[in-house]
Amino acid sequence: MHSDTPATSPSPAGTAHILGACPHDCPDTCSMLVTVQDGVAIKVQGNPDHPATHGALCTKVSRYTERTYHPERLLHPLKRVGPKGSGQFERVSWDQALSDIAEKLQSIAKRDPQAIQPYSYAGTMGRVQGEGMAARFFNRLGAARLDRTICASAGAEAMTLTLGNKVGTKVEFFAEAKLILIWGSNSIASNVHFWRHVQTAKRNGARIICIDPRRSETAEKCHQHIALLPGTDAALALGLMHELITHDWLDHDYIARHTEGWEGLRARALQWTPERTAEVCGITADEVRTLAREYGQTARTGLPVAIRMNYGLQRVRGGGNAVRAIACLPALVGAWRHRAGGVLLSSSGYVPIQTMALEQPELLAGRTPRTINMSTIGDDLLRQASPEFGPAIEALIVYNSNPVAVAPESAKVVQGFAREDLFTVVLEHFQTDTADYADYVLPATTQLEHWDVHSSYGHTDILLNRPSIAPLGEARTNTQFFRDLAQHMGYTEDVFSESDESLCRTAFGDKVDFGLLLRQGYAPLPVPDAPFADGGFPTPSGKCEFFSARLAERSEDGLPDHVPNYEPAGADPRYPLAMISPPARNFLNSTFVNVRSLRDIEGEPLVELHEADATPRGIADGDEVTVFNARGTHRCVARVSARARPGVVNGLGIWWRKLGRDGTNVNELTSQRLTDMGRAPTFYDCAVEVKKS
Ligand SMILES: Nc1nc2c(c(=O)[nH]1)N[C@H]1C(S)=C(S)[C@@H](COP(=O)(O)OP(=O)(O)OC[C@H]3O[C@@H](n4cnc5c(=O)[nH]c(N)nc54)[C@H](O)[C@@H]3O)O[C@H]1N2
Ligand SMILES: Nc1nc2c(c(=O)[nH]1)N[C@H]1C(S)=C(S)[C@@H](COP(=O)(O)OP(=O)(O)OC[C@H]3O[C@@H](n4cnc5c(=O)[nH]c(N)nc54)[C@H](O)[C@@H]3O)O[C@H]1N2
Ligand SMILES: [Mo]
Repeated sequence: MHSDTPATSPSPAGTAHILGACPHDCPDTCSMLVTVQDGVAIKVQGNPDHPATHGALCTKVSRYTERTYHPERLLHPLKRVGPKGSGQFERVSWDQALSDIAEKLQSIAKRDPQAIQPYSYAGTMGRVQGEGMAARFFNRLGAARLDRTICASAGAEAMTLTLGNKVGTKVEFFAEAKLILIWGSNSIASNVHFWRHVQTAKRNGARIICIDPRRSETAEKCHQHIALLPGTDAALALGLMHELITHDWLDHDYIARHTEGWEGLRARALQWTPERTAEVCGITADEVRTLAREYGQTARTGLPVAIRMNYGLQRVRGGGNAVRAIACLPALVGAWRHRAGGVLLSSSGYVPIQTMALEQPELLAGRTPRTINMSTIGDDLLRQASPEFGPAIEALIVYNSNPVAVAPESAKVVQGFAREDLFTVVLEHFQTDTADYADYVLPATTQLEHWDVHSSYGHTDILLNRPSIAPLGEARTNTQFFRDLAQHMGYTEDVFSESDESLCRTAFGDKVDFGLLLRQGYAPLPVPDAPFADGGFPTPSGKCEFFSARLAERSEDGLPDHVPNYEPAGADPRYPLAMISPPARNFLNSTFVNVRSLRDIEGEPLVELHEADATPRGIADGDEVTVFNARGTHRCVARVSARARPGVVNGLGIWWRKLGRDGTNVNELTSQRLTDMGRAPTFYDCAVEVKKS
């Protein structure tokens, strides 16, 4: 069906330039220009004509050809021949792999298809190689569903409750702001194209303040760095409100017309004196007062104040409340009146994704299979059948994710994946930690080898990715795997024969000009410049909801509050240090860790500690240390560094376990406890102790 797109596969001989899109999980979603010579991709560059990309890619994706032609790329289907996890595989044909997998899934489905579990995330953010054909397959099968919470769902729910959707200030307008708070974001590492706008603002006299427990690459380049304790952001936001109220740096007109729950929020904020705030956040009362004055007075003089929030701060127990508290600030000072004012966490609420057309939920035929939270996969793989849980998980199909490395509490995740009675299929580019536990490892195409369309959660353009080279070896697209498997299962519905080019059109239907995508590789979405200048929030009340009736109906606190971490710094004398594990700059989660040139820049797994924590433990820079808590131990190198604040250690992620000193990574230490909203993991809410090995 619908195979009406022009054929544009690259010519086998000569040099061609193909427009693509970076597939990685990053707010920047760059437009890429791939140079192909005689069928080989020789260079990947940023597209100079795409405004958001501005001709530049990050260091990682500039190495995309090194990753694609990596000597360890998986090129053939593999079947396990040794014990689970031993990494012993033999080459098999696609046909044998597909027949075996279909037979196994059918025998499980006869008992209960909900025992079959898909597991995927954003290894590619592509809408075609992501949840299109895959979702159709699993819907038809009646497999369990996956709650995709591992990254952003606490913040997403919080923004939706407060502003009505995952929407906010357009990223390019930050260049016009006069005060920018970079809150829980290491923009230089994880959102570098936003940083360009910050540089412009700075040149035009803006003041830039970073709020982050770690003195990150970004924090050190800002005018000021406020190094609060992890998980205390809601307290800081409430402390700022206290000062805005007591000094009357408020926009009363905006509050009266466009907000809900002001009296309650006011009463709560007045409990957060600068002294109390400072005590909870581990900073000084002056830092609270000065920040509030700059924010309040800049707005008061009619200048735009903007907050770039990012996902770092919502990976703690109270992550949802923290995002809600921060998202209330712009309405208090009327910052939304300017196109360069307000707050941005994610722009994904603007994306007109056609989920129904892509995923075809009617294939469920009235069934509502159970849902498993990807963030508790460790526990769930170890659960027995029960009336509440349903069947034990008997099969896992993993694509676009590396759960053995990235999911919390690795000891349990590994134990689950190691079950001899679990049937696991992994679609991958490389033999990852997860692929080591597979029964079948199947070679997937990379972004250079397939079609896709992409939206962004940073800017507001849609991008098209054309294939620039033929698939390497016997690699197949994720979509082709699910089409082929559907055929082996005897599924005959038309939706299983839709081509990838056609799926690219289906993803956004008539909401995006596909002709424009074909011509220039990107198409801007129609997004208002100052979305809430005159209110009009997409909440039930149409207002910015300080008080959320939806939360109150769930018997939760309707107002944002400081919810202390499960494992606050200093609370447990056995594990007195708080560990956060934000991404290393040269990796993309666990992707690129096996790319030599990038790994060489990062060196090896390490924890950063402040001198004040290292000295009493007899730890010197470069020593091997053991980081531990009740969940596990992880051996790595200590870096005694001012990047860490006292009481907090930073274990940069996400290394492949098998490349660590003792075959572990930081997730050996993290817990499976979930956030207050969005059922998300609490990676940065993790108490540890560190000792010299
Ligand atoms: N280079 C690179 N870029 C990436 C990624 C990558 O792995 N590498 N990952 C991508 C993905 S999947 C995502 S979700 C985003 C993540 O990028 P961000 O949304 O920016 O989130 P993190 O990198 O998790 O954390 C950002 C900063 O928050 C800080 N932080 C940790 N805990 C707290 C806290 O309690 N409060 C505050 N205020 N700050 C805190 C961390 O120290 C870190 O510097 O980046 C994407 N971009
Ligand atoms: N301790 C700690 N843990 C974390 C985080 C943290 O900050 N600290 N961050 C969390 C966050 S924000 C996220 S988003 C998750 C990320 O976790 P994941 O979504 O699992 O991301 P990656 O680790 O990058 O693994 C993606 C895998 O998909 C594969 N892949 C890429 N493209 C394709 C394709 O087209 N087809 C197929 N079949 N495979 C493909 C890549 O080779 C890679 O192995 O990790 C989380 N885990
Ligand atoms: Mo993420």
